[in-house]
Parts: sequence; structure tokens; C-alpha cells
Amino acid sequence: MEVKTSLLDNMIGVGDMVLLEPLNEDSFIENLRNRFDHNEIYTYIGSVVISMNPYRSLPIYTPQKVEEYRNRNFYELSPHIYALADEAYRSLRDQDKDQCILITGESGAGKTEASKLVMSYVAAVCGKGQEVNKVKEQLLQSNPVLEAFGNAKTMRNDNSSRFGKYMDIEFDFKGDPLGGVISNYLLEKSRVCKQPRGERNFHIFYQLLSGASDDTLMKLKLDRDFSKYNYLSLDSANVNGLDDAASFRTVRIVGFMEAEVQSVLELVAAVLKLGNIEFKPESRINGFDESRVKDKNGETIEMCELLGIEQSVLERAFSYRTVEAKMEKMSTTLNVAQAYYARDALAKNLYSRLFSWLVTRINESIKAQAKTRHKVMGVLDIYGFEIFEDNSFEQFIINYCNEKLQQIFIELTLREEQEEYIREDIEWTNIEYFNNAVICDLIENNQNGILAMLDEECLRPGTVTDDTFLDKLNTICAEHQHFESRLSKNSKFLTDHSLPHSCFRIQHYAGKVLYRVEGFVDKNNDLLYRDLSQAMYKATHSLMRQLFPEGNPAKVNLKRPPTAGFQFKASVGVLMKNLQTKNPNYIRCIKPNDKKVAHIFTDSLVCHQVRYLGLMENVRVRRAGYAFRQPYESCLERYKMLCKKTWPQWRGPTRDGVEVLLTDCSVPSEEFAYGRSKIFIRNPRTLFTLEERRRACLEDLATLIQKIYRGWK
Ligand code: AOV
Ligand code: MG
Repeated sequence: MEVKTSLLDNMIGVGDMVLLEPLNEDSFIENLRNRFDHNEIYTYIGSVVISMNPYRSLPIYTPQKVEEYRNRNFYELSPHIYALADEAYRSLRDQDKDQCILITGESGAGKTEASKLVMSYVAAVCGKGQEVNKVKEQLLQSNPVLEAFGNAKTMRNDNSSRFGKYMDIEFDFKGDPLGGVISNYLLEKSRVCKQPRGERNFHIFYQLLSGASDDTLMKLKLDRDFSKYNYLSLDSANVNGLDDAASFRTVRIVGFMEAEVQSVLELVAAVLKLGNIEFKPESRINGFDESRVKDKNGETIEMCELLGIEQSVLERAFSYRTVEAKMEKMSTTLNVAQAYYARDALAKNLYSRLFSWLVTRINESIKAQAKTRHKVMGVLDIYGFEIFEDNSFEQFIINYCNEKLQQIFIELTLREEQEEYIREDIEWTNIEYFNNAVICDLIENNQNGILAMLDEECLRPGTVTDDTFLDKLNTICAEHQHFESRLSKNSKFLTDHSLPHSCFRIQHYAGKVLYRVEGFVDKNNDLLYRDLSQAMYKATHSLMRQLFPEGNPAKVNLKRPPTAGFQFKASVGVLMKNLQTKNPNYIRCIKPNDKKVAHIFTDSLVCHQVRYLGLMENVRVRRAGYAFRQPYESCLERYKMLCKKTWPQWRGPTRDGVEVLLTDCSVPSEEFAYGRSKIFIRNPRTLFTLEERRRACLEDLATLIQKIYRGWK
């Protein structure tokens, strides 16, 4: 008989927090710590996987491990992210249920690594054959290139995702992969021009400069020396453990044509060159200063050569801008500060559009060829909750996105779970939990949410500044405090006299964050002078032209593009709707320490995360309730072979059939409850025993069939 290490035999702590005795915050943390100290980084809360970041590579992701977890029941083996991936994949394949994998946790907690582990596990266990392998390879290969362009070193994480990513992997009815679709959410493009101290620009810049051949660099007119480029921060150019040059080689194999790769790299080079263009004032007779390109080292010429833009066209776009007033076009001059602003706006737009183009291009190569109906597994990996010393519009957007995800978790796991008991008429005492819907509303409410107020301010004629936006915010939120019903909402918008100048503070579910309003209006407006897009459109570089379609004079659109906040809110809304149609599988990532190192487990830090992730409430809801539920039909169908009275066919109501079956199997009556349409089972052990018996039964059956078959021969 095969020896199995089941969750219940696991000697290190308790594998499923639902079984923890006694249950309190201390024992919860102690259990996590105990397991973490013994390299057991995964722990369950029922079907939710808690993942502790080990900050070192553990030998637990080998092909042998994949085989071990393949086609096994969730609770059969010790907790592992593979068990969740396997469960999700099998439900998709066998029960035809679309799945989504929701990975949450703060910056550096291990979300991106977890998403890659899930993808590689699913790729390892699904389908075989040349065609299928090609699809798998392409899906997996999309990661390095997106990380190169969309990740960067931050204070929290050396490989921090600076964009949100959602990937749908599509499967046919057999469970073979057909292809995928990636959606990306707002890249933190301000990083292109400026990085906080101790952080880096996007990886690709360093990878290109250190990994490309001399010949490539010469063609791109680039220098290997990072310090030559204004946009690359110097104090942290080399990151321990990151091999930029080696990463560059993996980025290159992503299935693009050579010419496409070249063209992409030319635009990366153009961004670096743009950052080196400087301006000087030229006095005019009317007393105003007008900006002129100050070209010491030929950067402008080189950039124009790279992109096929006439130098005079580019230079003019940095000195003048066209404004339209009363159907008339007028040219006004740019001063030096405005020229720098325009330059940076161009660099940010160029880079973020290039990033979106890459996603579209990757989607083209990974999209499913067959148009048959398919099943979908979505994997969501977003930027985690962030609190820096200085938090700006980007952190506001990132944290809003995390609030939305927490909301989904609450809706689907805590609320939905409790409501199901009520629906099914199962006796139940309600468990209190903090619902962050009030914070989401504070940010996204269409009338007076912060994003709506910011939009209103951006669209208002007259002088609009970050401070006028803040005034509005303060007035409106203060006003609402008069209304009893709105009080709770605004209690998350914290106003007190200790606030520094030009700041507001929000009590997020994961902590208080102080936001500096500087740049909010500008980043939300995200405007690029039309003269610049027109100059880019005049380039002979075809990808460049493609990225600036609004520069086409034949397509002048006077309508204002939607603001960055508006677009983000809309796309997150679509994402949330999409996720709600799928069966969710949760991975809750926890960061054990703030130093990015192995072996250190800081209790206070872990405790904070356990609290705000609502993990204690999660266990309590699970524990007070029933770990498993199954419609009577599926339960009877699966286990009817265990009882002579229900095998091969039960005639009568399925509920009665299940009762006969469980009684016959001597399952203690306190272990289950009968709902209206489902059977509820309290403990994983019960299910595990049923599964064991079913497997033994199937083995007996197989032996019997073999005997009969041999008898025939
Ligand atoms: P994140 O995605 O949650 O942060 P990552 O997945 O990038 O965090 O993890 C941060 C770092 O922790 C990785 O680069 C690895 O060095 C290490 N790490 C994480 N998980 C594992 C694992 N299972 N095994 C070994 N090392 C691991 V952010 O994108 O910043 O929100 O925005
Ligand atoms: Mg990440």
C-alpha cells in the first residue's frame, strides 16, 4: 500500500488553521511561525492558502512534487500551492467551472512568484503533445518580458510589479490549453522619469545596457554606462541577486520577430535619449523666455536618427505649443520648465504605450486559435498594498485596487459564506468582520468619491491646482460629517490638525496612508501636448507612429481623453465583474519581515497582516461552519458505491439517499448538516475518509475487471 503523508499526519504545527486548538491570534501566529521555521511556508484556512514568503529558494517545486500533487485531493497531502492549483484545474476540467486565482498581499509578499508557480504547475499537468506544448511555452514566456518592462526595484521589493496583470488561460473541454489573454492595469509610468531614492527605473533599461551585445548598443547609439542617463538612478543601479545581463537574454526569446525586437529596443533607447535632452532659455523681445534645446552631446540628433524624425520638427515641439481658442489655432511659446515637463510627459507616454503595445502583441501570439467554447482559468497578480514615506497618485491607485480585491474576498468568502447558511436553513451565529466597502465608496462613489472630485477638478475651467483639489476634498468630506448616514464613510477620510501641508490621509483596510496631493491633477489629466504627438506621428519609425495615432492630422479629435483615474476605475470595475462570474481560489501572501531576508519572522509585522487580511475572521467563519458543501446529487453520485443501498442506483429523493449513505458509512451525525439543496460537512477529515474509501473501492473494482478480462482471454 502506498504511504501518504496526509495533512493530518503532518507533525509541524497544524496544516489547516480550522483544526487549530485553541484558536486565538497568538496561537495562529505561533502556528505560522512554527511552520515557517520548518520550511512549511503554506498553511490552509479551509480552501484558502496562506503563503509565507521564504525569501530563498526551497526544494519544493520539483517535477516530483508536481507528480505528488497531481490528481490528489486538496486535503490529502501537506499544504502546498500546487494543491490549490490542482484543485482549481480539476474543477475546471471535470466540473466545467471557470476558475480564478486571486492572489493578495502587500508589496513583496510573494504574489508574482505565486502566480508563476500556479501557471507552471497547471502547464505541467495539463495536456500533452507538440501543439499543446507550444501553447504552454508561449504562455509561460510572456512572463519574463512583461516583468522586464513592468517591474522595478522598490524599497519594498527588488522585483516589484508596477502594473496590474490579469491573465485568462483558456482550455478546451479535455482540459488542454488553447491560449490566453492578458489584461494590464495602469503602469506606474512616473517611474520612467524619476525614481524615489533607493529605487530603480524599470528593469529593461538596465538589462539592455548590461546584456545587449556591443553591436546592438552601437546600433541603438547607447552607452553601457548607466551614469550617462538622467533617467536612471545611480545609487541603486546594481541590485543584489538580480542578473540584468542574464535576464536580458531570457527576455529576448519571447517569440517576437527579430525586426520587432529591434524596433522595441529602439523605443527603449529613445526614452533614455529623451531624458538627456536639456533646454536653455532664449530671451525674447517681449521679455518672455522661450525654451530652446541645448544639445551638448548630440542626444537630440541621435534620437531623431533612431526614430526617423526631422530634428527641426522635434525641436519646434519643445519650444511651442498650439492652443485652440474659439476655433482658432494659436501658437504659444514654452518656457524651460514647460519644455522639461513636455519632455517627461512624452517619455512617460511613449514608455507606457510601448508597454501596452507589448501586451497586445503578446496577446496576438498567445490567443486561442480555435473558436470553440472554452473554459477559463484567470490568474490575478496586481501590485500589492503600499505605504511609503511619500505616497502619490500611483499609491492611491494601487491601494484602491487592493481595496477592491479585499472587497471581493469579503463578499465571496465572508459574506457569501454566511448568507449561504441562512439560505440553506443551517443554524448559524453571525460573525463580525470589518467590511471595507466604506473605503471603496469613499474613493469611487460617482458623486462625491475622491476620484470623482478629482475628475471634476480636472475638468473645471479656471485655475486648477492640486491645492484647490485638496480644498474641495476637505470641504466635501467635512460637510458630509454633518450627515449621520455618511459619517461612517467619512470616518475613513482622516482629518486632523497633525496633517502636513498638502496632504490627506485615508484609513485603508491595511493601514493609514498619508497622500501628498502634489501631482494628482496632472497625473490624472495625463495630457500630452498635441504638437508632440504630431511630431511623433511624423516619425518614419512605424511602431512609433502606431503608438501616437492621435498625432495624425487627419484624425484630430478635440474631445478630451478620459482621465487616468476614470479609466482605471472603469477597468477595475470590469475586472471585478469578471471575477465574480468565476469560482474563486485564494492565495493570501504574507511577508515575514521587512528586510527581504530568509529565516526572519517578525511577529508584529505578520500579526498586522493577519489582522487586516481578515484571516482570523476567515478561520472563525470556517470553523463555526462547515468546511465542505456539495449539492446532494454530486455527493450521492460520487460516493454511492460505498453503500449497498445506494449502489448502483438510488431510487428516491437524493437527500434521503445521502442520509442513507452517510449513516451506512458510520459518519457521526454531528459531522454534517442537511441544507435545502446541499449537504454540509464539518471537518476535512470526514471527506478525506470518504475519499479514501472511494479510492479503495475503485481499486477493488479495477482488480475485479482485470480478473474478468484475463478470464475471458
Ligand atoms: P509581490 O509580487 O507580492 O510584490 P514577489 O512575488 O515579487 O512579491 O516576491 C518578492 C520576492 O520574494 C521574490 O523576488 C523572491 O525573491 C521572494 N519570493 C517570493 N515568493 C517566493 C517563494 N515561494 N520562494 C522563494 N522566494 C520567494 V509587489 O509586485 O512589490 O506587490 O508590487
Ligand atoms: Mg508582484
